[in-house]
Amino acid sequence: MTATTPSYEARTKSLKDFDPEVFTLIQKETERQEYGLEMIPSENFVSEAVLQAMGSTLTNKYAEGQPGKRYYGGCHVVDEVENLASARICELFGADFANVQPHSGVQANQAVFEAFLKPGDTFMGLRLDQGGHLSHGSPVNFSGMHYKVVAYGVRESDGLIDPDQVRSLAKEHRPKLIIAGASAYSRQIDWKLFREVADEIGAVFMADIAHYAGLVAGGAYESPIPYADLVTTTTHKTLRGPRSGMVMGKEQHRKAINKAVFPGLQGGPHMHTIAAKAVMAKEALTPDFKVYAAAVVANARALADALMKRGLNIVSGGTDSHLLLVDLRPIGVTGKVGEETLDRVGVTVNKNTVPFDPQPPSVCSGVRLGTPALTTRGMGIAEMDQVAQFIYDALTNVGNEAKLKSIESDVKELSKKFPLYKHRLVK
Ligand code: DSN
Repeated sequence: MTATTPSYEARTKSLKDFDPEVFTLIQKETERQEYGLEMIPSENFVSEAVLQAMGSTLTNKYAEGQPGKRYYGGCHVVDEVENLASARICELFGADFANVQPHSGVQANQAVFEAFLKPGDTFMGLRLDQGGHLSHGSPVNFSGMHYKVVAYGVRESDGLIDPDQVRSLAKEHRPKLIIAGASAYSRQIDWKLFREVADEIGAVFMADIAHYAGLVAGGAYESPIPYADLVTTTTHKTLRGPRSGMVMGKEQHRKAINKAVFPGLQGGPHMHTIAAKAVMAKEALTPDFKVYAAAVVANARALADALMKRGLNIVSGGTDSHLLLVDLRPIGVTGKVGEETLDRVGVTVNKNTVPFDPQPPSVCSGVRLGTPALTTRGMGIAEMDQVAQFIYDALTNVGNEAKLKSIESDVKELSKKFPLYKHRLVK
């Protein structure tokens, strides 16, 4: 008899035995994470429990629709999973509803556009080159291609969002939707201001808290929930969950958002990721997570101070969150060279434009640093001073191979003191 399907033994082989090539690459990446300093503010390290939920049999299930109203049979278990995730998220943020199906932050944002705007309608968002996000109106993104964008910015004098400009642009252009939120803005966003301006012109107000969500959940950054009609977020940044997105909001918008996500934008939700979001919310509801969120901000402030003490310039003079934007012009290094040099010593960052940057985006004048991942490892204020020294030494020794090699070894030594996924590395 010819076998028409892999045997049970073949199907249940471990990844290591079945596909050593992919297994080895995963090991290499785990090692990179274990022995380097991850300082991209939008990255974090999930727990073993979140990893297990993501790697579960729930990936096999189709569940288009909403819990209790699916287009597939056999959904009684995943209905419970999705209800649990939504309920925990609502408890965590104090939201009326949470749609946990968006596959990413951009799709969460897209759901709000689909629900409230028609192509060609006007909306407002923060300029990408002054801290905004691609999906808040970049001309190469759906948001900038299909809608009319009115972009507000920060003041050159202090790097803060200019409330007068927000109000005057809103009154002049009367956007249907106003977005507040950012990917490289370190200060507290004045959610109340945006609510007031939206009310003055009858606009919908959406807060995108992708960067700040974990801090909001842990009480370390003011929540927009009382002010915004809709709150969108990713779940993998400060919130420390799986790579995904979600939309929260006021009860009256529940139906429109649910319809926009499915069938408007997506087919089957990723139930394994939704299970991981439920686990993430359970973690974020613990008292430990409050301690974590406060420590992320304290570490970011300490890092900013330590870098300023060494002569580096921080946009806006500090931070209220998990991130800081370092302007490298005082030391004559571009963002591109800064990113490459830090990469060379095992410190992972990304180049970033600073407000009113004279350099093109492919070069930039700054780097964006963040503390969520280092804080997850258990690093604190003392380590931030050490990390600031590594960064300063590397950036002032560009091209000095001997010095960079010695910093690389110090970075590895520090990382080893704060084990991450060591148990996952096969010796
Ligand atoms: N790309 C993300 C970031 O790094 O901030 C935003 O989605």
